[in-house]
Amino acid sequence: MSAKVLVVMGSDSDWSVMESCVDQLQKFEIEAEVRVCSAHRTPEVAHQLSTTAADEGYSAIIAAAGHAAHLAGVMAASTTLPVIGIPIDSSALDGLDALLATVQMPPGVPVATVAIGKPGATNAAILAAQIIGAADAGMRARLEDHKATMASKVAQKDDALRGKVSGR
Ligand code: RP5
Repeated sequence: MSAKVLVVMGSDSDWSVMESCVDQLQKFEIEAEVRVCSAHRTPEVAHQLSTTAADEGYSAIIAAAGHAAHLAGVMAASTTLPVIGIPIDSSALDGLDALLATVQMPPGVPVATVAIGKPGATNAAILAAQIIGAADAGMRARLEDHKATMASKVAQKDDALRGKVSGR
């Protein structure tokens, strides 16, 4: 059975950022269940999803929200699964408010907070793969491929730029 991750976001308006997270999960062959639920607008749904996630077989929870972003922390309060929080840049403060609300958890309830917006959405998926990969050699192999691909793209860019600069 392939690993699966629960992906929650505070609003469907977060999807334009979160699509890259789900794409990245799929590249690692991780099944993603995607739900809209809000710490403030639908707290009972958030609580129900987090309390049942472990028994449902999820390996991790990814939670994305903007503004006063309490979703990741609320999910972390009611589960022993690792929770990865993505601050969404949907507010007048461009996600700085969401970053602080997500990262500044009190001792005892960690949220692994990634960068604001799309870079964080991609990294949340990679981090979930790395968590799963600790006990899954196939996942580690896919992560090795991912790193090798990144390195080869940088090498190509290095070659191209050096060629351009030396031809000036
Ligand atoms: C947050 O408020 C959501 O995560 C979203 O980033 C933001 C705006 O939500 P909508 O008003 O677009 O539904 O809770």
